[in-house]
Amino acid sequence: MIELVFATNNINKIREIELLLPSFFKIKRLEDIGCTEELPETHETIEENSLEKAEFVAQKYNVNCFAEDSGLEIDALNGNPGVHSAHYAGDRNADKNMDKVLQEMENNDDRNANFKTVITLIIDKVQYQFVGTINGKIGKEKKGLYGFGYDPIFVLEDGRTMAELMLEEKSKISHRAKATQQLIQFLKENYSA
Ligand code: ITT
Repeated sequence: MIELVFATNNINKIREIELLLPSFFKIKRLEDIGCTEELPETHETIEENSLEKAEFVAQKYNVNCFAEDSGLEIDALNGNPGVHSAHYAGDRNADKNMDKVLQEMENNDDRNANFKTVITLIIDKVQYQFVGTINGKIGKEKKGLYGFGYDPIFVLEDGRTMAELMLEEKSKISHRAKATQQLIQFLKENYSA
């Protein structure tokens, strides 16, 4: 059994990742270790912020843990909202964030985008990173009721938005799923007895 703290305050991330984890994993939440504060995210890249969150929790609480930072990268917006995804329109409001993106993309024919997740694992004081991406296009309007964040405007190859996938389906194919599968593979190979 491997016990790891998942260093996140985002319940949607926890729901998606918990569905994938095999039973040799025991996930602890931040509240289980008495951490109720916002995690620091002060850098300009997803990789650095992912590491910053994991390091903060690993060092302050002396635990093995993993964190993830993720974002929506839009080609025509030079990779924005990217590392600024959570607060793109000023505060943590998914609707306002999507409205801002839709407006910025209004007259843009290049609608290519990707979601990216970088997981940082810190175990026995050593750091590892796992990256997952998924390509899609920015839709013209919001569609779908599931998921979170920018899912309603992220159109997959089959024409559905990410918000039209139920949790079970999204958690198998998403950027987060791809990064999590690498994390699981690594732990299986190196840490499961
Ligand atoms: P923690 O830092 O506590 O983990 P957070 O919500 O602040 O939680 P991020 O800094 O990684 O997480 O911000 C990611 C933002 O990117 C998130 O708030 C969404 O707006 C967007 N995002 C990430 N993954 C997404 C997904 O699967 N679907 C839609 N939007 C996503």
